[in-house]
Amino acid sequence: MNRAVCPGSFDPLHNGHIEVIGRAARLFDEVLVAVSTNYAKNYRFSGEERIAFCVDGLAHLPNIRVVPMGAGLLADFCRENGATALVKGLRSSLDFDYELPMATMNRHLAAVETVFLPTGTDFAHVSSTLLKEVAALGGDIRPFVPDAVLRRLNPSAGDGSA
Ligand code: COD
Repeated sequence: MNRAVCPGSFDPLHNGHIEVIGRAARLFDEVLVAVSTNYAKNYRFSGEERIAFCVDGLAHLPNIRVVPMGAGLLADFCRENGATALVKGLRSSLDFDYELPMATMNRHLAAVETVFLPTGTDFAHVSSTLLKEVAALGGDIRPFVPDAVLRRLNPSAGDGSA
């Protein structure tokens, strides 16, 4: 079985994540969506909430498993879970410059390959950080997040009828 890992903070999950994970699910037999629960980081949502967003938002993909990832190395997580590949979405050359050294390091640490998927143009400008800021200032984020996330970031628009 070819098993890949899509790691992330998912703080919160957005449609750019969902699109890339869906494409990974077509390339691999099984995809583990590894939700970082590194408590040293200052997340907006708890690990349980971020996992729940992923379980709910990815329920349409049958070969996906959402799993918590602790504070250790991603390379160790891949080895312990029998995954031979990481899948990352690339929004721009900035993402590439940031990701390339990590890809090389992860190959060194655990012989795990990183597969880069270019982001769909609809989501190239989307990040969890930007969506939290736009929502906090009253902007419309409905095109970019699943309903469960919208209800938490922008409760007044959460019934989908606004
Ligand atoms: N479109 C497509 N894909 C996207 C988009 C978008 N708009 N936004 C994000 N993505 C993809 C990217 O591939 C990204 O990697 C992934 O979704 C998750 O994004 P985030 O922002 O939720 O997650 P990050 O960047 O905070 O996740 C960081 C990791 C958990 C992957 C990282 O901290 C890590 O590897 N931690 C383990 C510690 C470790 O091993 N360190 C040594 C590395 S060599």
